[in-house]
Amino acid sequence: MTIELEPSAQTDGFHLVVDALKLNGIDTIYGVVGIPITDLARLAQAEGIRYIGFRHEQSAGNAAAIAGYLTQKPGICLTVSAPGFLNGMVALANATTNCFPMILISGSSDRAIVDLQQGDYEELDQLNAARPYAKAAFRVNRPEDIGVGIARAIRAAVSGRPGGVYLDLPADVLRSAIDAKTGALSLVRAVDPAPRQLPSPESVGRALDLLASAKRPLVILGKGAAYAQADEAVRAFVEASGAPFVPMSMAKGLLSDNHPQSAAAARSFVLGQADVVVLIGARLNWLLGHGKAPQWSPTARFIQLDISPTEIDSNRAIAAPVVGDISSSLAALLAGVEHAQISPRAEWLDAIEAHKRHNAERMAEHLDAKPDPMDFYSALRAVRDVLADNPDVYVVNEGANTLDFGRNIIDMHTPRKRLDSGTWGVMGIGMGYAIGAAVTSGGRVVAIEGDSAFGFSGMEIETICRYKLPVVIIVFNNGGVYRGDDVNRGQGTDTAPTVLMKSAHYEKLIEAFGGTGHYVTDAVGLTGALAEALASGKPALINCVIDPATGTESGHLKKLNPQSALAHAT
Ligand code: ADP
Ligand code: TZD
Repeated sequence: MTIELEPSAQTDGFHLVVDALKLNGIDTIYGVVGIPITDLARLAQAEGIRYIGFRHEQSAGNAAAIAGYLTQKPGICLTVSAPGFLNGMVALANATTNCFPMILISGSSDRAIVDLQQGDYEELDQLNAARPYAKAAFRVNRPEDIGVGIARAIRAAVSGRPGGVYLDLPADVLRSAIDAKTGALSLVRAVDPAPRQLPSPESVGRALDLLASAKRPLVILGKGAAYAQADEAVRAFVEASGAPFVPMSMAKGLLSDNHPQSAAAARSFVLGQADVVVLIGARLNWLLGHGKAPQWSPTARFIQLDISPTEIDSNRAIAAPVVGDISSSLAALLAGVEHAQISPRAEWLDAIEAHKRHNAERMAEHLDAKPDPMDFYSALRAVRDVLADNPDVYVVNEGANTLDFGRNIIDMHTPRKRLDSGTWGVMGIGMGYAIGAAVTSGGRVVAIEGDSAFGFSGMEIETICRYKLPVVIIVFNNGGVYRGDDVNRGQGTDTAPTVLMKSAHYEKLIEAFGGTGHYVTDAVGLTGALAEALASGKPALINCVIDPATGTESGHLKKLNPQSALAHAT
């Protein structure tokens, strides 16, 4: 006699991935589908995870990365194998560079064939390709390891210094069936994936002593401070210290740009003169002149608050490192700040005020001019004034001049509202960041884009229209990379390397997808179009015509781009 066993319920890799993501509170996936992950996206959607489908993986990855930055939960980007994976890699590397938590999940081909290089469909050794650009990289080779793989990826993305994590899911693992009970038991919920990291009391005491000795203190706020969501502690510390502060680009708004202690308008002066500098979630990389002369005084002493111990002394000696998460470190400093008797000298504060006044007057002259056609100042002034009435709006910004002038002219008043090219100065984040911000917040976004910058992710306006996102794109159309008036130095009729089409009607692109296009040539037109587009809450694109002759080569990065012999010769 044979005994008929009840067949036990089965699950498979697809279900286990979705179950593991849900168990860990992941509610959104950004991606592009195809073999072997189409059913993963379908199933995720069926199971209540929002799936946002893009036109290119780089934008999906950028959306995931910025979602991670805004929410402290890793943003998930899903791609197919080889080319889809590689398209997502730029975004993963950019996330790692900027310290944003993100997980790139890619399907991959048959290991046996890939490893012998026998030519599988979309064959690539993805795990090894990803490793140098990711904070961590994992492959899951058995369906019962999916739970552990996803938990490890989440923990690696958000703990300590956040970054990009790669998770490789071979097609046969996704397809494999296993016993459902075994599968359920294999899932892992990451408990406290980004634990607090308390600074040592000695480091806090050392920092307070140094700060108390300062005559010309300065606080630099970086996007690590913005990421930490320690907004009240940042305010309390800056105000208790009485020190002037300068925000890095994406830390603008952590304290309002109108805050009386903001020294942004006297940036070069305070960097050069400060004797004690408190870095809060900001690296001494190229954006801060590596902490060296001529931007900084060689005798300045630094206090650095960072979660990553190896960041300390990366560019110059740090007298008082405070290694810990920013919330905990600021709480510890605040507890001692009253007794520390920090008192910036009156002459320091007066000198800063004088520089601010002088620079503000110079800036006002530019902003008040009404050139025809518009230049960057007059166009951005119009944008600034409309945004001042709409402080809830996220500002995405990329380009060279459009970025540099945008950062200086557009004031921010609330934290984590300015999203830009960041640590790499990368082009192509525009539409991805705009979509990620709109999806995670449900709020409105204005993307201020150079015409070259816009081209890197422009096709995602279809995505914006398909999901009916309240995103307004302003293309600063000066007909080129940096500017639009360069000439071919050779014989042919080709345009110069920096030149783009001056007569381009970018606004018609969005009309193809049901969005609203605007074409503006003066500040009044720009003001009206932006106000109308924001009020509508619907996708819109404003083609903003700027004088082709106003941009500067490389924007404000002249030092990194010495003019070539060719340029001097002509
Ligand atoms: P910015 O470009 O604004 O100057 P960076 O990206 O260079 O900022 O620096 C951000 C720093 O913040 C990184 O060194 C990172 O390790 C640190 N960081 C990120 N999150 C935290 C956190 N929660 N607590 C402490 N430091 C953090
Ligand atoms: N490719 C990538 C991925 N990132 C880059 N930063 C560049 C190329 C080089 N680059 C810049 O650094 S800015 C820029 C490029 C191509 C575009 C500048 O032109 P724009 O802005 O039209 O976007 P402005 O306002 O005209 O300067």
